Amino acid sequence: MVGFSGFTASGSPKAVPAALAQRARDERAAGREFKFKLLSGASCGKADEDLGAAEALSWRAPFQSAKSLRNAINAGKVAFMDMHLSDVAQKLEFGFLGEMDLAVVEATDITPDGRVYLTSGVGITPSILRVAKRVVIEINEAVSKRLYEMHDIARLLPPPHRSPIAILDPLDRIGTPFAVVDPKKVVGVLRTNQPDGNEPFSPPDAISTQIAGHVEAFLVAEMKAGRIPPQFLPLQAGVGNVSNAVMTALGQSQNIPAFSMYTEVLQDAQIALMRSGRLLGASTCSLTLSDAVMQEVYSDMDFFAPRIVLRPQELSNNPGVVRRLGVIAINTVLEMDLTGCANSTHVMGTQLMNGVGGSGDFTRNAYLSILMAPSTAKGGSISTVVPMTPHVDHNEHSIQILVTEQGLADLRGLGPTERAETIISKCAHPMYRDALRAYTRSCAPAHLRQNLETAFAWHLNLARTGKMLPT
Ligand code: 0RQ
Repeated sequence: MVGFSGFTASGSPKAVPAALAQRARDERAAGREFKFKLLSGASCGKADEDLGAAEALSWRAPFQSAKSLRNAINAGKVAFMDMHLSDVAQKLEFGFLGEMDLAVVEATDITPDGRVYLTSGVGITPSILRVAKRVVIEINEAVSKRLYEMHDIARLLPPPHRSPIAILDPLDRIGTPFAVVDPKKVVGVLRTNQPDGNEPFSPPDAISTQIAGHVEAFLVAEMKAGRIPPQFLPLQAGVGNVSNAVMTALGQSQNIPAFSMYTEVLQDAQIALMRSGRLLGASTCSLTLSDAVMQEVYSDMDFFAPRIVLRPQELSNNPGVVRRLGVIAINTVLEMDLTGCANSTHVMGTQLMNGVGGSGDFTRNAYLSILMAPSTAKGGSISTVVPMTPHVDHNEHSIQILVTEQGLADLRGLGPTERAETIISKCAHPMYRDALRAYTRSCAPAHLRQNLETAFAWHLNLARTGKMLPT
C-alpha cells in the first residue's frame, strides 16, 4: 500500500506517481504484474488519471474523480472503498486498512530533525508520515515557501484519551505549522517544479444561477426569521460548477453579511470573495485553485495567510466541530427521491461517479444541510427527482433542504407524505411531476409510501431505452 499526500490535485506528489505509472507499463510489457493499493486524502488529480490508465492500481480509497480510474473501478478491475473523509486518518492509524509500505509526500521543505512543511493540500498527510514504513519527499519548488503560515497541523489523541477540540471559530489554530516524520524512515528526497494543474471553472450557466438564486433567497429568509443569527454562520460548499455559482451568488448578495467558511476545499470563487471583503476567512484542508489564482495567492501571502487555515481532513471535516460551529453545508447530488434521500455517488445505483467525499461529514452534522442538483440530466431524458434512489448516500434523517433550478423544498418538520408532495411541486421538472404523483398514488398507505413493484421502473426504462419515461 502506498499513501500520497494532498487533497485533490493540490499537494499531491507529481514525479513519483508518473514514474510508478511508467513502471507499471514497463513491467506489463515484460509480462510481469505490477499493481499496488493507493490511499490518499481524496482524489489526487493527474496521478489518479495516469495510474488508472496504466492499470497500476488494485485498490483505491477514499475518493477519485479520474475518468480512467472510474472506468477501471466500474469494470470491476480496481477495488474501491468509498469513505467519509473525516474518518480516513483514524481508520489508517488503527490498522483498519492494512499496513502502509510507502508514503510519497509533497513538501516545501524538510528539516534534519523531521519537520515536514506541506504544500497546498493537507489531507491525511500527517498520518501517512506517521504510519508508513518508508517515506519519499518531493520538494516542489513551484510552491510558495510561506505556505506554512496557513498550516495548522494537529493530531487527535487516540481514544479513550481524546480531549475536546479547541476550535471555537473557523480560524482558530490548535497545532503546529509543520507535520513530523521519523527521519530514519525517509529513503529519498527529490525536487520538482510543477503547479498543481487544477482547471479553472467555467462561468455559471443559467441552471446553476437559478439554483444559486433559490439558495440565496432561502438563507436571507432564514436570517429575517431569526433562524440564522445576524452575524451569519460558517458555510461549507462542495466542489463543482453549481457550488461555485452558489458561492458567487452568496458573495454578491446585498442581504447576506460578510461570512466565514468551515469547509474542505477552497475554490477560485472564494479567493475573489476574500479579496472583496465578503469572505472574512476560511478553514479548509485544500486550496483547490486554478494555477493562475494560486499564483495570485502566493504573490500576496501578507493578505491571504491570516485569512486561511489549512488543516488535516479529520479536523477540517470533523463532525463534532461542524456541529459546534453550526455550519451551513451546501453540496451537490446526482439524484433525490420522494422520501428525501439522495444519491451522490452511483449512477443507476451501480456505476461509481466520484465518491461520497466529505459531503456526508458535513450533511449529517450541519446546522442546515442543503443538497442541490439540476432537475434533469442528459438533455431531459433523466429526472433527478425519482420515486426511489437505487443508492443512498444521504438519507431523510440528515437532509433538510433540497434544491433544483425549479425551486427549493424545505423539508423541516414534514412527515413523509407532505415531504413527497413538497419535493414534487418544488424540485421536480414540470414534465415529470404528473408521473411522480401517479407513482405516489400507486403506493399503499404506510409510514413511508413505496411501491416496491415499480420503485425502480424509471431506472429500468433508462437502462432499456435511454429515457426514464416514454415521450
Ligand atoms: O455527466 O458530464 O457526461 O454529462 O453526471 O453532473 O451536473 O456536471 O454535476 O460536476 O456538479 O457533479 C454529484 C457528481 C455532481 C459531484 C456530483 C451526470 C451529468 C454529468 C456530472 P456528463 P454535473 P457536478 C466535497 C463534496 C459527491 C462528493 C461531494 C460529486 C455528470 O458533486 O461527486 O459532494 N459529489 N463532495 O449528466 C445519471 C443522474 C445524473 C447523471 C447528473 N441522475 N443520472 N447521470 N448526471 N445527474 C468535495 C470532496 O469531497 C473532494
